[in-house]
Amino acid sequence: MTIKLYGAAMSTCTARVLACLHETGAEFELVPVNLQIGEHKQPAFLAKNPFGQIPALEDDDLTLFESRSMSTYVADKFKGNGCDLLRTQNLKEAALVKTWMEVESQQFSPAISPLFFQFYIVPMQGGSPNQAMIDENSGKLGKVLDVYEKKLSSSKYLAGDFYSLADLHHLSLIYYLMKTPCAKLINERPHVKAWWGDISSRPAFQKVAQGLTLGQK
Ligand code: GS8
Repeated sequence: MTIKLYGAAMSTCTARVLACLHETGAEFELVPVNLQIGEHKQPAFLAKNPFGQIPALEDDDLTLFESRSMSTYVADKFKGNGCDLLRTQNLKEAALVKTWMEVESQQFSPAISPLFFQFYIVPMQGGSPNQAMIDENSGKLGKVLDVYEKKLSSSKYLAGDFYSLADLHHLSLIYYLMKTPCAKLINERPHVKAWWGDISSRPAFQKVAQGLTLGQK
């Protein structure tokens, strides 16, 4: 049975799972959920994700919410396709992938998400970005990226010299950040900039990037 991903191509969390589905070559169908009309708060979607947020994933009788758990499931299920994004064959590499997946979720995401909110969601709601919030969270993100800069000066990717799910999890939020003045946070750190250039040019993500159209007039 084909995997069904319920979400929207322009959403950062949906894109996280899409990038993994494309990277592993999994067969899937993207089932659009219309946020404008509140489809994600209706009983049919709440049955898939009780928190009323996209995305949700169905594979046969399994239903998942939380994008990172979906991408982990997909990466594990399709690791035989010639791309083991979790490094399951090597205990220590697998532990490092998990560590940097945690870093993305616990350090990077809390710093970059408020910037995404100010630059993309606030204007959609008719408001203007709050510069104090932007400054505060740029400072937080800069500190996280200083750690990345040091790490990426000694290995090509976050968990080692191999592309992994830890790198992939960063793609959609950095993609949107690069269209804002805060792109300088990436561009002024040479190793982070080179890493971004590398991971964002992967064919699997190029397909996903076409759908990341938030903020386009
Ligand atoms: C967050 C989901 C989320 O924020 C995950 O899946 O990783 N931790 C969860 N979804 C947003 C769209 S961002 O792609 C969403 O559904 N927002 C609408 C709402 O909250 O009403």
